[in-house]
Amino acid sequence: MSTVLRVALQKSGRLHEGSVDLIKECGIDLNGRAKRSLRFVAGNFPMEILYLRDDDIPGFVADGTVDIGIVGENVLLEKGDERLEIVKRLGFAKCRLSLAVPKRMDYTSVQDLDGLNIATSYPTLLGKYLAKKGVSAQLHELSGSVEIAPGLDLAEAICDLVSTGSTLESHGLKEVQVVLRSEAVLIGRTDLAENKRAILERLLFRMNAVQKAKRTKYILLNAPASALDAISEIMPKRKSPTVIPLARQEGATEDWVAIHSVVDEDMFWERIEDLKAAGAQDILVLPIEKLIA
Ligand code: PRT
Ligand code: ZN
Repeated sequence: MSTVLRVALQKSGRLHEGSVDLIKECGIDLNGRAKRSLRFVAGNFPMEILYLRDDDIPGFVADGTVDIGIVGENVLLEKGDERLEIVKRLGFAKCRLSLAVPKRMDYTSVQDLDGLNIATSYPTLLGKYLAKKGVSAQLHELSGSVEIAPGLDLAEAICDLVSTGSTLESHGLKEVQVVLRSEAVLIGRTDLAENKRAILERLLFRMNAVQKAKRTKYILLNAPASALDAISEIMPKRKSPTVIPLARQEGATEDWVAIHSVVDEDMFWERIEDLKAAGAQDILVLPIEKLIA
């Protein structure tokens, strides 16, 4: 078989969908194999996909069984293997690893945890954090359902992943300290072979185009030609906008133009009122699939 890039994705769970969607958005054909096979080759890109438990992915990348993988940064750092590096931050599956205590407990600082029992699935990350803060606590490692530990008197506090906070809430706990902010990351080995790196570069080029496109929108609007300068000033532009003269309508007293531009979405929402006040009408905001600068 000619060279392929072996990629490990989570088989099922919170990272699966985001990982598979990203690969598909890069135009890579998974042959409709999302989940049905555990190992298969992509249709139109030199890539082999393996579906694994997320906990196994850093080890498989580190020992060279696969070339790259997508995991939560929390898992990468907990495993802490120096042969691994973050190739790209992916911006999905965002969460935080946080300390939480029963709501009734008075908590003012992390020093309040000194001498307590803390249940966690992340003993390495938590141990390092507490050592830095000069706090000594007994860590009890649980591989899941950490939130129930205080209710069973197994621990006085916990350290677990939080996204909305509703799981903590429903167990009578409050989040008191963020230990780590995490998101999905693409990981690889620092010494990836040259021919594999070339494929990885092609993949990263596509991922960057997809990510850039998500942050930008294509805007079309109509305005009187006399308002063009004012609108161009306000428009959060990446480059000069495209201006197209419109056919003059019967009875119209002035010329109109259509203005097209690629803009950062956040800035656009901040400026929409100013655009309207300057004379912009019929504003269309369209998604961009890929953006190659
Ligand atoms: O089967 P496999 O071992 O592959 O999966 P897993 O069960 O170990 O992991 P999974 O799918 O639950 O999570 C994979 C990754 O998603 C994690 O390593 C994080 O990087 C990321 N992630 C993002 C989360 C969450 N958000 C999250 N909320 N992982 C877990 N949770 C759990 C948390 O442990 C707690 O039980 O969700 C609950 C809290 O959620 P909220 O919304 O109530 O705060
Ligand atoms: Zn796991």
